[in-house]
Amino acid sequence: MTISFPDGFLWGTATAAHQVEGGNWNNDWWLFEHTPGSAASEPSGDACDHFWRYPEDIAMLADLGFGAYRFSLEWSRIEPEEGEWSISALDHYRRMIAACRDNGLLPVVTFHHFTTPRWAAADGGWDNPAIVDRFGRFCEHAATHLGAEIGMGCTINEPNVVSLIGYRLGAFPPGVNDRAAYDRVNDNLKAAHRVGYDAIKAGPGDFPLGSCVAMGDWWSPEGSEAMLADFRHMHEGQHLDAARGDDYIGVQAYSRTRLTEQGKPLGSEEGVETLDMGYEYWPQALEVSIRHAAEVTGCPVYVTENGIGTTDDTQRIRYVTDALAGVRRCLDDGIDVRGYFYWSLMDNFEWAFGYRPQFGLVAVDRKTQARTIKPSATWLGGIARNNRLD
Ligand code: GCO
Repeated sequence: MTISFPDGFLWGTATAAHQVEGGNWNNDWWLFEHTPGSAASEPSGDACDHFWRYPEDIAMLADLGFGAYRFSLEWSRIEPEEGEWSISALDHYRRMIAACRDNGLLPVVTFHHFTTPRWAAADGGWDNPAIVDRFGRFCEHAATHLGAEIGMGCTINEPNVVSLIGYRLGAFPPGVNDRAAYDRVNDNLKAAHRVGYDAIKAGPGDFPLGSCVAMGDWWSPEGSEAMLADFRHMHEGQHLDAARGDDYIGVQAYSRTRLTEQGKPLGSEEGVETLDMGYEYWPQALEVSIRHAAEVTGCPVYVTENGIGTTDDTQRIRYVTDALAGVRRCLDDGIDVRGYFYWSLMDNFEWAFGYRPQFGLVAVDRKTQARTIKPSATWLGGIARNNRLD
């Protein structure tokens, strides 16, 4: 089976500051990790020491054959207290962007990837409407300092996960389970995306900008289609609607959500493998998500995250092969898919799951921080280099 991709198709991998940098003690996640009884299974600690090791990591990514690197800014480093700006932190991210450019990689910068500074979290976090202007001001400062060299931007990573897991399931900060708060937080996140989008667009540089929405496949028993559509709109659709008119929509898909007729979560289908993350092995999720995102938003699509947490690297290759076949089917139907970012460059801190799930193309020794390139990294890097899957 040979699958070719359009000229200029962007191939990259993704990380997030808190999951790889290390030492991000001034944000809500570090506090959550050290709060007795929280859902966090272990502290992030030094993570992958990427704050210091990014030059070698970025060079390694380029050597593998990729053309882009998606990483995030840590807001709590840049604005450690409200209204106090760290030029040193902004210059660190400017050096990361330069390292991408020096290695022939497009720097793809996410402005918010799940973590929020402690000072903002302590003042209502995403459930205080003041967060909208706080985030807009942060975007303005960061874009002013970095925008000229950014290759592509994402305002907020998975706003629907920030709201769902943080304010409905209670497994992310602030560990709340309150439907009214969940709805308010979604409204604040949608407003923040708009304000952040405009602030970044007003700054230097001219690069594609969008938001990256967590999506997937959905299933519920025959006859409950209306309930399922409501759920899908609440989780995905409202944020896709908020992205209409953006330069692109970032699709992030991993698996499937199964619900009972009453909308209660169902486990894996009989005979479908359950992964370390507790969800199904379901590579079909990507094609379903691309089609839905393109239909709802009308925007060009980048797959800004797709991957699998597994210790079986051959399973990783199978999963990505099947996911990319779905991307090809979308392209064959005329859907404007412009790139694919594998999550993640390296095994890292998987939020409440800690370091157990291994999403990386590159392994990281938790004691020595030594990087070990997995066969899947060489395989996917070859696809990136050739723009073709043989
Ligand atoms: C997300 C986040 C990533 C996760 C990845 C694997 O999509 O939840 O962007 O930080 O690590 O998705 O779960």
